[in-house]
Amino acid sequence: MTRISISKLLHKDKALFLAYDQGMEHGPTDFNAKNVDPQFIFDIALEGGYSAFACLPGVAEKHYEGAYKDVPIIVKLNASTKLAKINPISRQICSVERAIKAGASAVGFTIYDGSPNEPDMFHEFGKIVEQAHDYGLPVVAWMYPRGPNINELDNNVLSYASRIGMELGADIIKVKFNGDVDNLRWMVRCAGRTKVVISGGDRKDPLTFLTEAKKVMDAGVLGMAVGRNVWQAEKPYSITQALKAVVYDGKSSAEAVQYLQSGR
Ligand code: FBP
Repeated sequence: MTRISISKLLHKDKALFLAYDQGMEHGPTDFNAKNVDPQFIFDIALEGGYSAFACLPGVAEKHYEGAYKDVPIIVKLNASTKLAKINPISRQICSVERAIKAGASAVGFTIYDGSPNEPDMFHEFGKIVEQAHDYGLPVVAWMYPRGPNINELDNNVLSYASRIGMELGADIIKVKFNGDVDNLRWMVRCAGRTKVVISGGDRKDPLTFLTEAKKVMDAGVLGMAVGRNVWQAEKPYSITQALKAVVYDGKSSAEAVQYLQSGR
């Protein structure tokens, strides 16, 4: 069996994904007058030099055109909102074929490991991996433990999620970092040949964010998949330059902060 290549999603063999699915996952409370516009974010992805852009099919179908096509997109195939007060579940809302028509270079899928609805998500994900791989597309899994009895940031829960992603056949897993670098190294081991990227989380002050980025890169992850810390920032292009220095070039956070002094 041919191995699925993820090289199209990388730059300098590292991943720096710009995530823009929060409008669905969190709602427009994450947005302001600028970043509510998908084109503002696509401009950051393109000019900033992100290695890929993650979004839902609606954004891809309406905005992925022209020069933006230079940035590969990961189209998410499932979705959930904060409105439904139910046990965590994210159901498929888009087919692999529709994602391909929208220009996808990869597909994405969120799994809430540990939820009472986990079996449904595993079932859909299995089919998606099969279909996407038949088309040669890599699959990125957001592995987010969640549910009434789940401690989302517990070391064992996080490493279990990492392993589940690998066992289910994801090519890249996106996980949260709880601050424990040794556990992150273990999560990378648990993922085997499946690559690990770290999500950004709530907006933090830029130095804290860059310091965390350096820590996770040094723990052996493939890269980062970030959203709010970039497009909610006062200077999204400057924080992007700083982040690229850390992720692509291995610079320290102290070296990278210089990019925050100027720019936009
Ligand atoms: P951020 O960098 O803005 O945290 O984005 C990462 C991400 O995984 C998004 O892709 C997703 O919408 C969001 O976080 C989900 O966050 P949660 O479900 O934990 O609120």
